[in-house]
Amino acid sequence: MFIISVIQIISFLAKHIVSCVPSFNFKTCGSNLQGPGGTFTSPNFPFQYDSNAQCVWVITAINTNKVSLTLWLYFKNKCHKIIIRLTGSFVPDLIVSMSNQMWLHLQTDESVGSIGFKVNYKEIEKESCGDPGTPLYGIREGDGFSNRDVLRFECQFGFELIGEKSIICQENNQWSANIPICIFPCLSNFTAPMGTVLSPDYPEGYGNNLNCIWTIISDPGSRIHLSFNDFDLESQFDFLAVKDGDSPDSPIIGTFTGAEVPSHLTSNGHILRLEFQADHSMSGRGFNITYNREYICM
Ligand SMILES: [Ca+2]
Repeated sequence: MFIISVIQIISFLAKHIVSCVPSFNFKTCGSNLQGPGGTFTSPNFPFQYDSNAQCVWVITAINTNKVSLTLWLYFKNKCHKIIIRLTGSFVPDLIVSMSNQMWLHLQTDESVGSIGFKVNYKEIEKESCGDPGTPLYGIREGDGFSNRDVLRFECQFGFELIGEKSIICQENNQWSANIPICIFPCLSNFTAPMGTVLSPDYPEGYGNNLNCIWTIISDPGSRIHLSFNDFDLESQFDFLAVKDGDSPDSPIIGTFTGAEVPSHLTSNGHILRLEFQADHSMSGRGFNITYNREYICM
């Protein structure tokens, strides 16, 4: 029997995958699983997985001649001690096997682990790429997931599409690209002599898919002083960049992420540009920044 399997990796997984050099003296774990669907996790999930572990899960479809897997992974360490063998040159939303079996291989090294992953899987139609979902704040046109089917995407009003507007189910049962994301651009100019810049919904958490640009404009001949009263962003994935000028190409004074409150800073010119980007998952409290102008004594 010819059976297809799929792994869906929710999009925030991709950014966390890092391969690390394995070591020896491995413990073994993993199991054999069967369709039509199910769930499994890395050892100890949602707590830290073991160091020096080698796990292999083998999933075999039974009822139909198709299988899909939905994979949810959670990693927070800088180096995740994970090697997952995936087909293709990019980490896709969905992975479809070409046979009735799929293998997942977890290899960890001797250092402290992360919380690991949770996997859902299910059987799907043969010669299908599986349902890749619809972007948050997006609209999908098309509902066929078979070879050569095309899905087209748009974003809801006010949102900006990042990625491919259409994807096709290829002969190898993989979509040609990940689904796009829809981001909400927030833009404003500050011209008052002093004021406060808050991240969206501060301090309740700024949410996902943001690309905010605030420009602070002072009098020519003056400079702008920033004081960070509070700062809490998802480390490494959400950023605030402060630029000395009003253009995207202006020199960067600083780029900030994580929960460490930056020290105060002052522009060289009379315009400051603050660019805030939040990715598609996880949020922090945000930031509270006050600004005022300083006149240069000649
Ligand atoms: Ca985020």
